[in-house]
This record gives sequence, structure tokens and C-alpha cells, in this order.
Amino acid sequence: MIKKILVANRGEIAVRVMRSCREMGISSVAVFSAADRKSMHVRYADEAYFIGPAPSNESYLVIDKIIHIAKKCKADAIHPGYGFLSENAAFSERCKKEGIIFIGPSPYAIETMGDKLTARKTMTEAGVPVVPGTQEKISDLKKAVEAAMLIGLPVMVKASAGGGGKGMRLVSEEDKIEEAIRAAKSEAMASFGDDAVYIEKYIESPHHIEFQVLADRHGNTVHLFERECSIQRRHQKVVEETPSPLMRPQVRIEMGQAAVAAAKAVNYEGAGTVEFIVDEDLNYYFLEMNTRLQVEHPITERVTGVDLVKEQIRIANGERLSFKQEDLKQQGHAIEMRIYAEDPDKNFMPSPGLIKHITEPLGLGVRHDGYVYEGYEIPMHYDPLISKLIVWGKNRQEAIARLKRALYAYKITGVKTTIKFLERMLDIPDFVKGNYNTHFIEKNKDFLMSPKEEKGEFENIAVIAAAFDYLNKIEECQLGRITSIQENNWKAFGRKKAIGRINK
Ligand code: MV4
Repeated sequence: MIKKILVANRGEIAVRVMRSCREMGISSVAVFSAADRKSMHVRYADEAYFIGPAPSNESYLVIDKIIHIAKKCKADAIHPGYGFLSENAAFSERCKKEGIIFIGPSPYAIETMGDKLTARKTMTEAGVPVVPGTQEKISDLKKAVEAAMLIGLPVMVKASAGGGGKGMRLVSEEDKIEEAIRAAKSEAMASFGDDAVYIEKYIESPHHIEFQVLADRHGNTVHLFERECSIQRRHQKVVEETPSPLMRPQVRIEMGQAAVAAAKAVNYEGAGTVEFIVDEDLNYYFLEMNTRLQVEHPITERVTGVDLVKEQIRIANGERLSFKQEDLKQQGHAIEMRIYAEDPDKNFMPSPGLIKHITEPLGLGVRHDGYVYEGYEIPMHYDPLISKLIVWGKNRQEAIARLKRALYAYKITGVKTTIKFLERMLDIPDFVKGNYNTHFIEKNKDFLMSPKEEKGEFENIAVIAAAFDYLNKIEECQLGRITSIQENNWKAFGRKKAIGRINK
């Protein structure tokens, strides 16, 4: 029985995992780096242990340190969250060897899915559609050019050890194939220490649609429907929603079955995500499988009513899934937006620093998964994610209205955030219609980046200054120092409105 879990992570996801632990009566253990002494996960946990300097390769990524603390505090299990050690097969293996339960899949499943060529081969054998392309790694440039021409241009050269867009090259002309392969190989070697690359047909204007799966160790595997994740910037997801506006019931059933087959093919255990690339005609192809809990998991929780972290823990405990595929339904619509401490006006440069003020959005249909508080300083050493705003509505239209309302109420000062950028997205008719693909941000960047809002901010400052002047003059009048208040142009704005802006 799992009674104590060490959470080998930080930030919002560490807090998220510990919340489920608390509900289950399981005690939680935090580990923290020098930059995280005052972090929320340390405060939330029942125990907390220091694991080293701020850089993650000296703290959160050091297997020996995590294992040492887990043994010292007698944790039964380790939850890796996302990122850091979550998809590290050696860590999953080490936990097993040390007699600590790794809350996640086997080293075999992590390894198989981590290598894209092995994953493609395994999926093909399991009958899961993969993007047309080469079966083996490229070893001969001449043969590779022939293969690419047979697949048909444009093609993508991808690193087998890659994922998330690293080591990827788009090629549209025959005489550029060789150079793209050379470049992809050297980038792959530098990034992953493995220069294996392969070629895939390029899918134009695709959607990124992923399926959540859960599998217990008794052979029960279910899917919890899809998440539409096409709105990305530099391979970083920005908005996720479920159901996907693109999906049709029959395709959903087929893709769900393919996702379950993908998980079964690697004897998957725990929570995982099968990513598909989907074209405009709803042809779908396996892209990769993420063998961890994902950032965007809450939207699935919201429409299915399943606590994915609880299920992960139950599965790791050897329990059976408490529901069958037929028991699962998608109810209503959920959307998540990721709030980053980044400056949209400076090419989304990270904006770490002190949170001077935060007003979190609340109310019906709103979930806010964060970890920062007033007086907290966001460290520069990690991902600058502040929080995730998740809204639910009985339909997509209501969810969008709630999201607008929640973003309106969300105030953070001290650091630059992406809140305004996200608010603008909700004013784009194609978003409102659900008519978008992976090119959405690029296509709308002029509108999304317009300095319109900044002008609004200057106007606010001007009105506030004018209103203070007005209030001062009233006082001067009452004190008899002056006898009248001069009419000026800001007064046209109205006293109430001006004071409203001060309060805002
Ligand atoms: C593709 C593709 C088009 N055709 N593969 C980007 C991240 C990595 N997981 C795979 N990616 C892509 N692979 C083929 N054969 C287009 C992308 C892609 C993309 C995919 C999902 C979400 C956003 C994207 C943005 C640019 C490119």
C-alpha cells in the first residue's frame, strides 16, 4: 500500500500531485533546490528536503539525490510529474531496483516510445496508422533521396531521438534533401547524442490531437477521449481544448481504439498520451506517445470527471481501473490556457521576478492550477509557467465566455505575463468558430502582437493621473484654496469612469 509519495518535481504540477495525495490520505514529500526554498510545493507538502543548487541538472535531474531522499524518508513511491525525470527510463529502472514504486510506465515502455523509429515500427505492427515514411534510419544519402521522392515532396526529416520539434527539417526541393539530412543529423547528435534520422511525408496544415489513456497492470486499458492542442508557439502548447472542434464521433471512436492499441503494444501501465497528427480530411497518424502525465491533463479531468493523478496512484498500487470504456463520457467543453511569466513584446522572453500582486480568477466553471503567491519570486532557472487557467462550459460557446470573464479578472503585477496575448486570441473569429490548425498563431501574429493593448494601458495611466488631479482639486476647493475646477478634456471621460479605472 502506498502511504507516502515523494514528488520529484516543483511548481504547479508538484502542488497538483500533492492535492490528490492529500485527498487520498497519502502523505507527500517535497524535494527542493536552492531556488525553491520558498516555493509553494515545499509549503504544501508534509515533509520537504533540500536537494542541491538551483540548476536542475544539479537538483531535480539527479537520480541519486532523489533516490537518497526517498529512502531516507521511507517513501513508498515517487511521482515524477512532467518534465525532469518523468520520461527517463533509467530512473524508472532505478526505482524498481531500489524497491520504490515509480508512478509511471515501465522502462521498456518509456524506451520504446522515446525512440521514434522504434515507436513507429511498434505502432505499425500494432495496426496503428503512422505517417508514411522510411522504416529504418537513414544510412545512405542517395537511397534517402530516392525514398523521399517516392514518398513525395514536401517531406520532413526527423531525429529518431527527438520529439517536440527538435532536430526537424522541412524539405520541399529535391536538391535540398541531402543538406537537410546532414543538418538534422548533426543537430540530433548535438542535442541527443544520437544521429539517427528518418523521413516522413509532410502533412500540410495539420492538427495536433492527442488521446489520454489509462492502463492498469491487469490488462485493462481505456482512453479518455481527445485534447485538441494545435495552438502552439515554437512547439510550446498555448491553448488546449476538449472536445476538439474538428472531431467527428466515428473518427473519435477509431482514434480512441488506435490509442488503446498503441498503449497495449508496449504493455503500458499508468496514464499516457498518444499524439496524432491529423489532416484537414481527418486522416490521422501516430506521431509519438508521451509516457507521463501532461500539462494539459485538467481539461480531460473536467469533461470526464476522472482525477487522473488519483488513477495513476491507484494503478501504481496494483489496483484495477474502477471504470470501463463504456462508463466514460465527455460532458460539456473544457479549455485550458497556459499563463507564462514571459514578455510577448520581447519575443516571449522569460520574465522571472517578484510577484507584487496576484488576483486569481474564481467562480463557476473555473479551475486555476498555479503555485505563485504575493511576495513569491519566480526563479529564472526553470520553465516560466505561472499557472493554468481551465474553464468548463456546457458547450464551447459558454466555455469561451467564461474564459474571457476569467482572463478579465486575472491580475498579476511584478512580472510580465501572457494574459493580454491570450485575451486577444479570444477576439479572433477563427478561434471563436473553432476554425484553426497548427498555423494559427503564425497566421494571426500581427493581431496577437498588436500594440493596441499597450495604448490602452497608456490611456489608463493618463486617465488615472487626471482623476487624481481632479480629486486633489476637489480637496483644494473644499479647503478654499481655489474656487473652481477647470474644465479639461479628460473630464469628458466622466468622474465615475475615471475612479473605476483607479479601482481596476
Ligand atoms: C510533422 C508535421 C507535418 N508533417 N510531421 C512538430 C512537433 C513534433 N511533435 C512533430 N511536429 C510536426 N510534425 C509531419 N510528417 C508538422 C509538425 C508541426 C506541428 C505539429 C503539432 C503541433 C504543432 C506543430 C507546429 C509545427 C510543425
